[in-house]
Amino acid sequence: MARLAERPESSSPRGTILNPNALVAQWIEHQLAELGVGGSNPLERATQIQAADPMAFMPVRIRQDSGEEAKRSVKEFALSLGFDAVGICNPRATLHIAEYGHWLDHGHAATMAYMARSRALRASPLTLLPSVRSVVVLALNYHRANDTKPGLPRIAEYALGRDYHKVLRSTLRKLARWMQERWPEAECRACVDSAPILERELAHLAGLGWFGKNTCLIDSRRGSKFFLGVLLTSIALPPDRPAIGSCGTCSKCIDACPTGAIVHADGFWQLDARRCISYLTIEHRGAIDPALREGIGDWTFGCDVCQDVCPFNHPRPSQPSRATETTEPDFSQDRNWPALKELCNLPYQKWDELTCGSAVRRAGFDGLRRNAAINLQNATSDK
Ligand code: B12
Ligand code: SF4
Ligand code: SF4
Repeated sequence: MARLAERPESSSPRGTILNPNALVAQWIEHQLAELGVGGSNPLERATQIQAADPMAFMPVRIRQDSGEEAKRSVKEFALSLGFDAVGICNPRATLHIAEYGHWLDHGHAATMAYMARSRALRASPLTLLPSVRSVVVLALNYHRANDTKPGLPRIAEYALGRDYHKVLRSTLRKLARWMQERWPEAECRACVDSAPILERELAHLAGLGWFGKNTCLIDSRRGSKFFLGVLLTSIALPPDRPAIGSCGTCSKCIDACPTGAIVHADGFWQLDARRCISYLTIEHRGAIDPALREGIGDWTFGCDVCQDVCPFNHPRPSQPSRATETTEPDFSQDRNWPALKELCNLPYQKWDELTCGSAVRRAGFDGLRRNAAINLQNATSDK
């Protein structure tokens, strides 16, 4: 869908004002041409625009006079909470819902049935908070060194520290509380991972990064090893511009993926979760297809290969903020993971203690032991 352009405005000595008749009519005609929507009834056509862009009929004066100052203070406070980047976008209808549908229809969601069940909800953030006027998207760096010693489990970087859901949610709540103190009428909803929204699309619109071929959101200055958090709010804040960037002719992640999970279908790069080590070791329940076990190698939980090979995750003199380590104390914690041999036969009580407060818990008791057994088998067959 085409992006909605700004509405025509006129100026007066008291600030920017909107002529509610001629200019709106002219603007509607312009938008209809852009969107290609039909129908002769003006109200019906305006409703279609409103559905495409809930900000469409917000008075220009509200957006311009108080918006920039409010946006500056929200961003400043979010950064003071420790977030590495913050951007704002409009809660418009999901632009890539068709691509999302293709991904589901090709079976690329594997057994993640919740991804299909929430298809309709993912069509717009309005389904989660009907009063939403702005989407504040936040990024938090999780990169840290990950030298796994032989015989020990190999955990993806994002899961080495404290469970990111807990860390991001509590920080987003602080931001929501601060907004509600400032604007008592503000309604807010914090989303981290599990809410039915396409976080990467919102983050792209809010200027935080662009889609790499490995499907990760990449910030040209920072790389891709950051979490996303989303705060939906009823406060109207002026949106940022979408991020611009591209992989160019690079194909390192596609070549390096041990199981060939990055595929090109329907004109865009998609991740076929059925083959992805991250999915297999975290989300998949039950036995793993023997044909895929070798590719899992020594990954016990998650996989970082397609990010580790990405040039955007490596430092360059001209990009000093790339691949800097996280400063979030909760992500720098270490756990004493037992050796793979012990992990294979871990008693439930031990698993419960070991994974408490860790994202690794997501694999489940059987899943973690299954993964360790595959790692051991791969280590033995390597010799
Ligand atoms: C399901 C899920 C998974 C699944 C499927 C991953 C996938 N690529 O779809 C599995 C379990 C495999 C997984 C793995 C990982 N995940 Co995950 N995952 C999610 C979750 C819950 C939903 C993602 C989703 O909707 N997938 C469906 C696909 C179709 O959506 P999409 O990838 O966003 O694709 C869009 C684009 O391709 C776009 N599009 C298509 N063509 C074009 C063209 C252009 C020009 C543009 C602009 C857009 C565009 O349209 C699609 C639909 O919007 C999100 C949280 C959330 N609620 O969004 C986290 C999330 C994506 N995961 C995250 C992370 C950290 C990981 C791992 C790195 C963990 C690990 N180390 O093991 C890996 C990375 C694997 C990878 N290469 O993506 C982060 C990603 C942060 C980032 N910088 O990108 C998220 C955002 C969680 C978070 N809150 O931080 N994940
Ligand atoms: S996370 Fe691993 S298995 Fe999944 S696409 Fe990336 S490299 Fe391939
Ligand atoms: S490795 Fe290359 S192709 Fe893959 S995401 Fe990074 S830049 Fe893009």
